[in-house]
Amino acid sequence: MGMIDKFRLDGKVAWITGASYGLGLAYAEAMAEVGAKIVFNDINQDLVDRGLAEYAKRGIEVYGAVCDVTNEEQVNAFVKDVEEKVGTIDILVNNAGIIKRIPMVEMTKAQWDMVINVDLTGPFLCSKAVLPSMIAKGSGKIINACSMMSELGRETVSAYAAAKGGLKMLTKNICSEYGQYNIQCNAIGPGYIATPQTAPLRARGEDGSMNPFDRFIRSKTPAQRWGKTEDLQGLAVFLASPASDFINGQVIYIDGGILAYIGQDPSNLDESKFQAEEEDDTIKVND
Ligand code: NAP
Ligand code: GCO
Repeated sequence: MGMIDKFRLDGKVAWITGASYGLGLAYAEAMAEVGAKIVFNDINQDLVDRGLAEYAKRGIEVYGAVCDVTNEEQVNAFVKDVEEKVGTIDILVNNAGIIKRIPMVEMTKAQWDMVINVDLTGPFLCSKAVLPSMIAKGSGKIINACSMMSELGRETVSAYAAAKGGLKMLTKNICSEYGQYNIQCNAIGPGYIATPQTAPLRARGEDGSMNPFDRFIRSKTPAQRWGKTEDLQGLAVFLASPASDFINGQVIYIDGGILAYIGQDPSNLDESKFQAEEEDDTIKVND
């Protein structure tokens, strides 16, 4: 196989969860460009319809349907449908995720459970549903959506950090248990990426002033900018492709250097350098 061919996904079926917009859509777009057949789900019909329209606009053929990743029956039914209508799943990206930014002492158990269910139990259920056919086939790729919060804590994100830390270990465990079947399970650990999920952290004040968290993140990031969805596409393709067949159980961080850097005094940043970044914040955010 030629070097470029090792990065191609021709004929592979890639299921990206929660991929109507945001990072999931970017992963799907990149994988489609190198030949994968894309399958996605989302939590409700409105989002699925929005996703179908986005893919159609980009000329990408997809299968999309409603499926709640926390509901085992729905997950199994979705996988069965995909197997009948598209084919067995070769690549799973556990992308669907939510965050609740609430101080831990104020967080209800229901809010905690919701985050753990979507961000940790969801990847368990979806992986469990696709692993039997991957084992039978003797190959498969699972890519989990980890986070800076797989390594670091921060005020208000206790459930999210617990879930993303747990997902790092689920990644290593799937690798440990199923690597013998030529199945690779790795994770992408994005830094702070401009998507609707992080929109509240970047929103300017009514007087147009920079959000203090935006200033903080830029001062912690050697690149001094938020990531863009396209910054993550190359790694997603790599981890889904034969080029990464001997990489297993790793979390690879794409963070503009955050985890390598102690950061600088935010007041030293030259704000005039930063232009308002255009992004699609029209979809509701998880707050
Ligand atoms: P996003 O914009 O919120 O998209 C996630 C998608 O998952 C949304 O369509 C969401 O629907 C859907 N979803 C929520 N609960 C679901 C469920 N139970 N079943 C199926 N789908 C469900 O998130 P993103 O910013 O693109 O991030 C994607 C993933 O990367 C997440 O796991 C996130 O934690 C992780 N991540 C993001 C960043 C970042 O900076 N953006 C950084 C590190 C890691 P709703 O819109 O209804 O919630
Ligand atoms: C937050 C952010 C983060 C990011 C991301 C970082 O409130 O600190 O939302 O959790 O979304 O996961 O990698």
